[in-house]
Amino acid sequence: MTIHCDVCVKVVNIPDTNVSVELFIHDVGGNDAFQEYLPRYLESATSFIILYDITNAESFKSMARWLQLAQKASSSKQLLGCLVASKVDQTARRVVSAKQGEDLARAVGLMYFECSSATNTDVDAPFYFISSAIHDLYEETVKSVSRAAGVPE
Ligand SMILES: Nc1nc2c(ncn2[C@@H]2O[C@H](COP(=O)(O)OP(=O)(O)OP(=O)(O)O)[C@@H](O)[C@H]2O)c(=O)[nH]1
Ligand SMILES: [Mg+2]
Repeated sequence: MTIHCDVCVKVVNIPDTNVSVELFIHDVGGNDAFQEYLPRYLESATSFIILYDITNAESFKSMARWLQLAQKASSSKQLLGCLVASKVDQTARRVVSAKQGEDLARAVGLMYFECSSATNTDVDAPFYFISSAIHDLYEETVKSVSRAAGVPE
């Protein structure tokens, strides 16, 4: 369980490119006891990895509230980030299907990933995805600022 919020820095080398993105990560606890300070942790976020547990229907149900919180904290209408279904190693205990996860992600315009930290399966994919999206956004911003300043391309 995460108490309040863990902060860490992760350098992501995006595969098949020479691009590295340094992520400053706020990993916020999902427990209700730590919700009071959430808006403060989320307000500076540029992108979101929103994760639920496929063996826990309540965890999936709570996605509506987490998506709302992320949307409130986000500076743009379209959330930058992804929805992640965790514990996919627990096939016999699964109560939330891949289709339910994919449908929710599609409805809110997010990418969908599945992973298992127990078996170390696909745990990097969400980080590659958001790092690449952040890098694209950075490049676009640099281009538009350069254009506005009249710098030749
Ligand atoms: N089988 C399995 N267990 C997992 C997996 N990921 C986490 N767990 C277990 O689930 C429990 C909760 O994991 P945490 O990492 O504390 O969960 P969390 O999402 O960070 O929880 P909060 O920070 O409290 O929101 C621990 O006992 C983990 O060992 C997984 O992919 N597979
Ligand atoms: Mg945690």
